[in-house]
Amino acid sequence: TGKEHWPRGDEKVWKEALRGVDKDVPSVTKSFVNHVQTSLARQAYNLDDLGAYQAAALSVRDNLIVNWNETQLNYTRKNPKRAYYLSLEFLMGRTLDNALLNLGLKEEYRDGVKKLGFSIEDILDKERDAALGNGGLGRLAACYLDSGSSTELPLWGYGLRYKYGIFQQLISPEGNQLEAPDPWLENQNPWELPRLDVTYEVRFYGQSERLANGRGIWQGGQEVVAVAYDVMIPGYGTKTTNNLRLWESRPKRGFDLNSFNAGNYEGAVESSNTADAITSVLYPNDHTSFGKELRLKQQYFWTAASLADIIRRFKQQGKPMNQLPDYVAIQLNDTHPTLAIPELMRILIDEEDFGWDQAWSIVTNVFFYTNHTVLPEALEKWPVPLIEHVLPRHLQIIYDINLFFLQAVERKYPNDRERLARMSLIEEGFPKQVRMAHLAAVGSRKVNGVAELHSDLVKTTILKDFVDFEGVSKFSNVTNGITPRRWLDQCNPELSDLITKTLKVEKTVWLKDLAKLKGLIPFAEDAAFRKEWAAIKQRNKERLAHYVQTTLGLTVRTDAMFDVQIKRLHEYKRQTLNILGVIHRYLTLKAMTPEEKKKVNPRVVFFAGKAAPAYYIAKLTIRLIVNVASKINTDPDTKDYLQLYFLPDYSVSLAEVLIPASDISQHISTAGTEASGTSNMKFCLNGGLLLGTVDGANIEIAEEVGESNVFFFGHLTPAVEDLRYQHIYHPVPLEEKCPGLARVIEQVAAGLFGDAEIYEPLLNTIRQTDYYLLSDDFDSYIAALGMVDEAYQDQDEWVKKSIKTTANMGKFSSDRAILEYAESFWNIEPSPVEAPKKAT
Ligand code: GP0
Repeated sequence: TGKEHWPRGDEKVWKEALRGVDKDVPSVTKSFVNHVQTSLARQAYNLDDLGAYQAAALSVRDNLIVNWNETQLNYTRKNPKRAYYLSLEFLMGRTLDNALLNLGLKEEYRDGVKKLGFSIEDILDKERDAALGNGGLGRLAACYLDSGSSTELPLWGYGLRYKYGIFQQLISPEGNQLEAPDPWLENQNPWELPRLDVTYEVRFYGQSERLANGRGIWQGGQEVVAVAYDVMIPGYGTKTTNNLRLWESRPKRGFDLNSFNAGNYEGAVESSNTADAITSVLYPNDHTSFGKELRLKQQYFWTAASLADIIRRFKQQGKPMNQLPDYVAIQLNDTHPTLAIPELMRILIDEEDFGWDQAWSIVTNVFFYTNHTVLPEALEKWPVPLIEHVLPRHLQIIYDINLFFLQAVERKYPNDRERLARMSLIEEGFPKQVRMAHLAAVGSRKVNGVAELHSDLVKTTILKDFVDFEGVSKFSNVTNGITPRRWLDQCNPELSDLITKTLKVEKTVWLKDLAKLKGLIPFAEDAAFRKEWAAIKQRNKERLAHYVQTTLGLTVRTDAMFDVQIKRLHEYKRQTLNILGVIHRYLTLKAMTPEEKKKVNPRVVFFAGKAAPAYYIAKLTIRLIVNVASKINTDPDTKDYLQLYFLPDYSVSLAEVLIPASDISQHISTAGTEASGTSNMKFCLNGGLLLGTVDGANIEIAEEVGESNVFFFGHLTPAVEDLRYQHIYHPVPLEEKCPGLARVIEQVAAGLFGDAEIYEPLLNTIRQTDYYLLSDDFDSYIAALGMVDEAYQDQDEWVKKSIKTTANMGKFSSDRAILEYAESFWNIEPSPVEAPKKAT
């Protein structure tokens, strides 16, 4: 019959597209079918969803390439000042849906693939996440690129093309986290363009000789080649399609013929192995610094290649190097790219013949440094002997920077030895270490934190001496933001449609001017609107339940409150507080009569997040969560009132399902420890309420949405130091200080969730120093959970809160944040390609 050859879609559409019949066949269909036939060398009858995804991606990519070319041509012609965002992590997630929405082509593709027998949702679901990041810091970089293109700023990203992204997380039946590699490039990546002609050589090791005139000569050692891969970053409703350039390492000589001829086969391929290793894997550590040579090599490889590329582009304009700061601004995302500072000094002095002072003045006008944490274990330090070995010339330059810097400090504060020791770029000890945050602060034009409280803490704690010395105006704040395209329109299309309908403003307008959401406020009082609002939340909960059912085979009840905590596992983020709170609730339920239980509103608690592979306590926390879940989800006394799930392998794509489904989310770090948080913004933008400590951006969210619409608890930042002091010098037995917590811990220790001894090290962190103040915050945490329950009972009021929360989140668009960087730091302006294209 021929039917079996054409199992999908409309045979006529396929045939006409294949024959290239022009009339009536939409261009989307033609381009899709063309890619099936040529790029993929497949045919209609053997095309599966994965193939359809690839064809759709290639076809959408064609559009991006056109815009990308026009964007770059526009920059070359107008030669505006440009900004570069250097980040070791870009947590992009999936691309196809985002590209379709930003190009305004989603509905055309939906119809096009439908006629060919595919569903756009199934196709989108075939894409693998690009997960070249650990968490908040990497996702922030991705949101900023989206906003840079959407506001038409000349902004490029620079990073590394890791062959393996963040590990895949598996959870064993006992509750242990297992790590599997993430070979994300396995089935081809349609979103990158290899630029085999854009290469630079990067040197490691060797000898550095100092000449009398202050210049240095660095030679010998090993040279590795950096090859560029470009990822196109479309703006929303704009032609501007900026570039994210990722470097891959390759051996300079793939094969050492001399060794081979000498019969040393292993030696012949060795250099090739070590060169490849540089960009092989993302380090899976968040908030910890540790002196691994390969990590240092990653940092230098990436900064050296990026700077060489930036300088080559600048020089093409024919301007002298001293004008570099007029055309180039470089944002350092954390201290990871700080070696760019001595590297630019090296280029200016050793290669461009500048004197020290003039070079230093160029450098300190080009760089800008963002700090993301005040946690001591996260502040990068590199052993001096390691830097000396890998980058001998850079160590000399760092020492020179330090010398001139400390001389200036000495002039301002004569005979203040302690101050010099505190401020030095070099920490004394065995070995000595280079303090990267000091180097970044000294070498940059501006230094910023990522939320008001955090920026204040940077100024009053880790960089206080620098504020005293250089004046406060160099230090400022840019509160983080999130892109409303991915984090509302894309992940919550029904809510986006309802907002468009209600505001009577095109979504192309309000998604770029998020303050327009304020127009929703009056509708909080509109019962019909509330009903629609609540129905969408309900369907998003069902979508999540469906995900859990299909991936884990577990049935989640959707008539319950959904309570979500999703983020990296870390003691300071206090997933432990949450799980101990869940156990407290369980024990309370167990003690209730059936009559009492009837008044309880059911609650489903979700956790997701990865632990650093070597972070023992964090892994134990996962284990406890998993084992508590298996106990309480099967306990007939409680399972109708309390369910608990740990969803494995947290990712951007999983966040896109979880966030729109949440009624309440938890952001419960010890006060003063979470720099900003960004998922807090995502939940609130989607009408989820916030349960949190007075920390990071939680504070600014409460300022915007009103304190009556958030649930705050716990001690405040100024109290923390004293409480820690009390723990050590005036300890009070836990049973006395916090009997509720003591009872919970007793039950865990007694084996209520199995494995009694296994949890001892975790429980001891609380019984002993309790550095993260669980015993101080537990009671107010439990009280806050009770307030959440009570508020949820009044659904009308709850939905009003939800609407008002979304309505007041305009400030947290990453468009606002990126424009602050552009205006107050980089001094760059939008450079539109042409009249913006209409998106739908
Ligand atoms: C900060 F220092 N952040 C670090 C780090 O190593 N990794 C990381 O993700 C995060 C902060 O914890 C944050 O508060 C912040 O919002 C984010 O950087 C972006 O500034 C939580 O996501």
